Amino acid sequence: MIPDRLVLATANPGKGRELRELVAGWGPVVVAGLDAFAGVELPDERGGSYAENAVAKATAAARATGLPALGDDSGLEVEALGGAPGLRSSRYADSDAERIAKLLAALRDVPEALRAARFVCVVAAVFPDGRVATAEGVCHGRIAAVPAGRAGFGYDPVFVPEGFDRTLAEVGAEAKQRLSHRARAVRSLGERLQHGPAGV
Ligand code: ITT
Repeated sequence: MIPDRLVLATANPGKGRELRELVAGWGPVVVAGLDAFAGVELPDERGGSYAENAVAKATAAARATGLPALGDDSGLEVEALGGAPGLRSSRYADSDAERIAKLLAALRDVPEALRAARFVCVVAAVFPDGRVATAEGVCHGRIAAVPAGRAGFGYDPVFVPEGFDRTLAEVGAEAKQRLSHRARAVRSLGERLQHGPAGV
């Protein structure tokens, strides 16, 4: 069942914007941000998987607000770095600019053909009565040599999606909302909620 109201369990404004638009693809859902509620704390402690983290964020928001909540945990996995920064993508450095600089420095001597990477996103819908549904989306691509573009957020200026020769920050919001890891995860969760087993 698609809920008619939903709170987004994220403190990341870039994610929040994207999730809000993507959830609109489910139909007429009234979407609130965490800022509409006083004192909701997302869990600081991090679990061992994207799914665990997404469920923990959504559970905290659902408990605090009494509304169904949508959590998102995502990360960038770079093949040449053995999958790093992965689950630690937001803690890799202190700001988007520093995270990008650190990533490019780590890949300084890695040629284009070996710069494969993927974005992974798990979204979790948690209902106040405890029901949980999750879905994952992946976006394959590679890490650019230098940052380019101003759209999006996070690592978008250095991520070139497969089939493109420009970064996610250059292709712009409309294209990103068609092909991103988050778009795939939210579409899949929508289908799961709509057609899933009775109760979800
Ligand atoms: P919340 O926990 O409040 O949702 P967060 O930014 O801490 O926000 P994560 O722990 O899921 O979220 O960290 C994911 C990081 O991965 C995020 O901070 C970005 O740096 C990066 N990331 C995820 N999705 C991205 C995208 O679509 N474009 C660029 N970078 C992305």
